[in-house]
This record gives sequence, structure tokens and C-alpha cells, in this order.
Amino acid sequence: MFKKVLIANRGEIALRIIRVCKQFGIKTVAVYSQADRDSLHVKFADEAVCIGPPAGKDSYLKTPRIIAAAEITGADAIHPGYGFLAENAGFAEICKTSGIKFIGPSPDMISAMGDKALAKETMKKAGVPVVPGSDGVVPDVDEAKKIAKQIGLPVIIKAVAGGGGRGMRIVRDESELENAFKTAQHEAEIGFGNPALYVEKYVEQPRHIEIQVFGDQHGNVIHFGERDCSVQRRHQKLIEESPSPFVDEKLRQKMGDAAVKGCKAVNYEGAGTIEFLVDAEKNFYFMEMNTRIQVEHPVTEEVTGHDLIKLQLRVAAGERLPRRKIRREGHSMECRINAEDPGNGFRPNPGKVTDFHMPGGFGVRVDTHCYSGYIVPPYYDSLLAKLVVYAQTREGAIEKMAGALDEFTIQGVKTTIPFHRQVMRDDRFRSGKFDTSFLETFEFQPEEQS
Ligand code: MV4
Repeated sequence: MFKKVLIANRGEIALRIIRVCKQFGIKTVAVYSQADRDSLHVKFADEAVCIGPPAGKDSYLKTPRIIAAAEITGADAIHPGYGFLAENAGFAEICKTSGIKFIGPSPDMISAMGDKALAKETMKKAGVPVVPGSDGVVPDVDEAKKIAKQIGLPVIIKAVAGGGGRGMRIVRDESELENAFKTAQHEAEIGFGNPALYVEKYVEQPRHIEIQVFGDQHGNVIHFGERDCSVQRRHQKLIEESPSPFVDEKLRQKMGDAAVKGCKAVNYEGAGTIEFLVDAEKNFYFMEMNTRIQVEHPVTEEVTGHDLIKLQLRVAAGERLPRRKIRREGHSMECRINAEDPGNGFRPNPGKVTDFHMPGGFGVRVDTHCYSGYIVPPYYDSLLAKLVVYAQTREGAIEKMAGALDEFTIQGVKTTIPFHRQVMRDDRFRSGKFDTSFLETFEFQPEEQS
């Protein structure tokens, strides 16, 4: 096992990783920006190194400073968490050449899955179902028109370097195609420095269901079942749960098998997530692969009983994955508590948390870096806490979540708590019959602040 791990991240995930390291007896190094001096990850780590000014690009994204911090402190591994450098192939490569284990897949794997057209082609070759569309990059408008004729409208134009919903254009009428293609190309060039696009059939009102996978260094790949992430707004997930109310045992088996097959074909190492689009007829299609631990990993931990951060460290250190079948039981749900104003388009609402009280009890888990007096900086994403519940049934989980949300007190900044309270009462949500368009029609009613 590693002797000292540097955590190249902040917030709740940095705390989560530090806690696991402590259980293993591994020493920890925190890195922090000038805005995060008073953060709990700095306090809880054995050592801490300031790596620069508040902005992410000047600190948590500065590869040379993070490598220098690892070298100065003698860390033998770096855990990137999620976001920041977690899916940066160049960073993983520099870790490698510096003799520091990057806790995650190889640089080549990160690049391959970061190129969304290549990722799709790779999965298709491995026998994973993909959405009908172009074979790789579409060079020009004429080619895009040809493909649209073949597969039929509507189509969606996606940036090869995009992902997570960035740089996409839906085309419902042929007359829109030329304009959409040119705009998407321009935006991809400006946004990602890569204008390459691909085209596929647009799947109407899909569910977003993802499979948690793990690979070890010995060619073994296993999956941990699905998470339903259909409750999202502008590609920001707000609620995740496992199991999905839409997935039956047969579909779970098929999606799990496909995900494992895809990962085995590329010899995948570490934690990964295969995102699928699932249509109303239960057809599923590979969408993207995330080569990192995800924000919503706790719901999978709750239903499987496996600590996925622990497993990341184990497989990174060369240990084998468990050979026992992964058993799933009960129902888990996560609400993302963000410092945002749900009454004002979920606008970030940084500032001082003047009062903070967490819910608790059997089956209630809060992953957070927040405390009374904490100042939410405006420089990073607005996640304050992940409220995760576990119960026998989905109904039980919803009731437990509703109660926990009522107990959760955060004063000083606006949060998504009132929004989640209303979703827990919503009939469509409670019935489980929703798709990714759910929040487009959900009307949040601003409440009086108590
Ligand atoms: C799609 C799609 C429909 N058809 N691709 C959004 C995030 C990015 N990973 C891909 N996305 C989509 N790709 C085809 N062929 C619909 C979406 C999509 C979506 C997917 C998951 C969750 C929410 C979404 C919201 C809008 C669009």
C-alpha cells in the first residue's frame, strides 16, 4: 500500500479521501488555494501545501505546483478526486514520469475516453450498443446532411472534445442543419480548441442511467450496478439514486454485462462510469465513459456495502478486485445540497454560512466540508454537502430524505434544500416515472426563509 497520498482536490471529496487514507494508515498531504486556508481538508491532512491564488486555474489546476508539492512532501501517489485534474491525461502522464502513482486509469485510457467519438468507436467495437450515427468525425456540412438522411431526423451534433452536455446541438429540421453544424464547430473550436464534431440520432426524453465499474491491474473488471441520474438541470445532476426505478433485473444484467465487456476490451484500471441513454422501450446506448470517481458514488456504496474510495486505493496499489459477486440490497438516494438559489435559476450563492446543522440517524449520511462559520468561496463549484439516505425501499428512502431535509439547517447562503423538499413531494418523482426532461416542467415555488 502507499505510504503517503497527496489529494489534488478540495471540499467534501478531499475529506472523504483523507478519511479512507487514515483507515489504511496512509499519511496524507492536502494542497490548497489561498481561498481554502481555513478548510477542513487542510486541517485533517497530516501536511498541507499552499499551491496558489484562489482561482482554480492558478491552484488546483496547476500541474507543476501539485507535482512539486508531491515531491517536496515525498508522496508516492496522488488521488485527483473528481473535476480539476481527474480526467487530464497530461497530468496523469506527468505523475507517471515523476514516479508518482496517479490513482486512476492510464493516460492513454483518459485520452481515449476524453475523445467522445473515439470512446464511442471503441465501445462499439467491443460490442456495446451505441446510438446510430456517423462513424467517427464528420468533416463537413455535406457529410452531416448525408448522415441525417440515412438515420433520419432529429439528430444531435456533438463535439468530440465535449462531454457532459457541452457543445451539443439538436437538429429537428433539415433547414437548421447547416447553421447548427457551423455554430457547433465554432463553439467547439473556441470552447475546447478542437472543432471536430460527430453526429448521431437524437434519442427523445431519455433516462440517464450509468453503471459503476472497476478494473484492476490483473485484467479483472466488475460492475456495481446502476445509478439513475435523470433528475438534472442543464447537465447538472441534482438527485441520484440506486437502483433505478426504471431498471428491471433483466435490463440491469444486460447493461452491467455491456459495461463490463466494454471495460475488459480496453483493459480498464480503476473506478469508471459508463453512462447510458435509456429510451422508453428500454433500449440502452453508450453515451460517455467517465474515467474518475464520481460525485454520486455514495449511493452505490450504500446499496453494495463497498467503500469505493478504499477500492480505488487498493486497485491502484496492485491488489485484486473482490471475487465474490457484488450483492445489492435496499435503496439509496442522494440530494446535492448546493449553495445556489433555486428561486433564481440556481444561481451560485457564495458567502458565509452563519448556522449549520446536519440531519442524522439510521441510514442518513452527510458528506460535507461545511461547518458553522464556513465561507463558501465563489471560485469553485457550489456543492456544499451530499445528503445520502439508505432504506429498504424507494418509498422508505424518499420519506427518510424528506425528514432529513426538514432537519437540515443552513443559514447565511441560499441552498437547494427547499427545492429538494418539493421534489420529494412531487407525484411524478414519487411514481418513478420521469426522464431527463423532468426538471424542465418542474416548477419550484420559492418559500419564505425561516
Ligand atoms: C444525447 C441525447 C439524446 N440523444 N444523445 C447530454 C449529456 C451528454 N453526455 C450527452 N447528452 C445527451 N446526449 C443522443 N443521441 C440527450 C442528451 C441529453 C441528456 C442526457 C443525459 C441527461 C440529461 C440530458 C439532458 C439533455 C440532453
